[in-house]
Amino acid sequence: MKDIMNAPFLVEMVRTTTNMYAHGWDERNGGNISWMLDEAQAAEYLDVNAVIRDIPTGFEAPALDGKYFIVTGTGKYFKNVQYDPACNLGVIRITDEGKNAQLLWGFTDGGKFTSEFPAHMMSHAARLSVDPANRIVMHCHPANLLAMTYVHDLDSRAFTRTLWQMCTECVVVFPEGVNVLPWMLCGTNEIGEATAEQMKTARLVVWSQHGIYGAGKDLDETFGLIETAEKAAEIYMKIAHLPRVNTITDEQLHLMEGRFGIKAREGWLD
Ligand code: 2HA
Ligand code: ZN
Repeated sequence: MKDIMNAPFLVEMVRTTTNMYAHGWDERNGGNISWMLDEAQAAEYLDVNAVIRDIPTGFEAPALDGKYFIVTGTGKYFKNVQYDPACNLGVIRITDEGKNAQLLWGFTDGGKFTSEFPAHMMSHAARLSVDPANRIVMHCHPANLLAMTYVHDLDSRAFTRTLWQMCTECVVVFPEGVNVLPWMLCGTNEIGEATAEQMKTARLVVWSQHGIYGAGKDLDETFGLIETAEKAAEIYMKIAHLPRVNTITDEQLHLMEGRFGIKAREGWLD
């Protein structure tokens, strides 16, 4: 058995949580990440038959039965993951139609997965149904995206169009746009179901006055999506109170589609 401290999935989780904290996206216990692992990938570093304890999930997700995840812990600080990965992270296997999680490694202080576990697991199932390569769900609280939800129309098309207009390459990075949810109570199955529904049409889902969810095939892609949307929101918050003299037009965004071989969400450009 190889040392799990050298497992690429563990090393990358430590680096990413540390980096997200450094970006100011994960104050205190804010934010959470889940990464679906292959059984073979997990089995190189831990005994997949040695279940430490069972943790009920409180929801059903039959599509995820038998799937493995490394996930951040509830109440844990991204700031601290690098100093004690085994306490702040856990590896689990989903069983019983999603109703149970078997702890295989981590959460050494008796802890459990993030309070946003329903939103994560339901989002994984939703993304996998449209993109079998999806592995990551990531949630955090970037300041400018959050700020934007206080002053901008929350209609997903209008919100996306503004982001696309803020940096030339946004439309290339997230051509499907971002979907925006109104304020909802976090940590519940309801916000999980609503997020998962929005995840069927976009890899980015904004939680108004709270934060953002991203999904992707790896940590780099998912981090990059959030980073790009947050940069665009930052530009918006710098200019929203000033007269707009110039902008990126829909015609120019169509030129970007041709140049980069992407297609903006149907009907979201004029
Ligand atoms: O607890 O960000 O939404 C971490 C969170 C909850
Ligand atoms: Zn949050």
